[in-house]
Amino acid sequence: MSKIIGAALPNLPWEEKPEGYTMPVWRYSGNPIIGRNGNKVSNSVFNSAVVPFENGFAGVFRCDSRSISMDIFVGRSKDGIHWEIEDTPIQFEGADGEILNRQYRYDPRVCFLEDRYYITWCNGYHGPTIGVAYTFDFKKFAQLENAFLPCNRNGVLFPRKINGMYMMMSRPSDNGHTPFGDIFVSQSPDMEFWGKHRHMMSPIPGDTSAWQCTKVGPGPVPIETDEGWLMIYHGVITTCNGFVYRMGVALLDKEEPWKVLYRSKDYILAPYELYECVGDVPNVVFPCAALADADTGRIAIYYGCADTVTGIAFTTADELLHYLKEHHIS
Ligand code: BMA
Repeated sequence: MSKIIGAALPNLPWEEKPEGYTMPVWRYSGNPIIGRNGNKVSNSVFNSAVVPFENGFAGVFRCDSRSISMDIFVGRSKDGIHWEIEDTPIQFEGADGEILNRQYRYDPRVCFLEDRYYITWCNGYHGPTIGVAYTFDFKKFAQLENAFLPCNRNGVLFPRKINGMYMMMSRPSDNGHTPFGDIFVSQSPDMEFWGKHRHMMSPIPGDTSAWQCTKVGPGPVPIETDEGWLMIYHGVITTCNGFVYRMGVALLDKEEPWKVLYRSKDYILAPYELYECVGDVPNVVFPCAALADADTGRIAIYYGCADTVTGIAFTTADELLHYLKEHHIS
């Protein structure tokens, strides 16, 4: 059995795999767990991130308003399934008003690292870039410098320093809906200056693995295992009706995580269910967080469904690694 390296999480939301189910990732039977009206102002709640916190869970949620502006909000939950999301967006504090000035914020990730929770998100600053902040208590949030120049999206931290450096994945983009995109890993000694950019993976052109032929982007904070980092990502194809977003998985080298050991040829989750296929943006499953229990190997993935509501799906480190080794790109 492969081993997750990290903390035990006995209260992780969980359901067993349905009998006869053949895919490595299965949905929570109560999906979606958060509807459009997750707080008083929301048009939609999706692409959001959760972590274990105190005796339960906390998270940062993307709630688009009914004027369709994008911002991020704190949520709290006892069981990881029922969430209370605040009605006013996070107010950041920080040294530089230029950086604090809000244009838009979306697609947050939350990463517990050393002694605090770091938030990264797509932050409008003359185009989308990666905003970075930290909190200890989900009440006060200190915003740091944006990590990169625009245009960039999907900034995802690794949960510990590797070889003495903080590491972050990101996906350079354009100012619009970006019909291209590769994942890179950047390194920082201090969470402010990012460099040593290394290419990790590109879309796969042609017919080999067409669900990921247009662009790819990192999803949840990677999960450390004894075999390497498990990295769940989204892959996109361009169809006659627009983009379709599916989920894939890769195993990354422990010490040089831009080196991909295995990458899924077949997707692990795709929009099949009505709430994933019908909504403000049809045919999107978009993972932004994963809870993992080191004792059992269980994983709960939180994902946005059709840019409208939020769902959970379950898997285990063994399921993902087994599937990867059977269905990888050679
Ligand atoms: C991306 C982002 C995501 C969204 C996805 C599908 O560019 O805007 O937030 O889920 O498109 O619409």
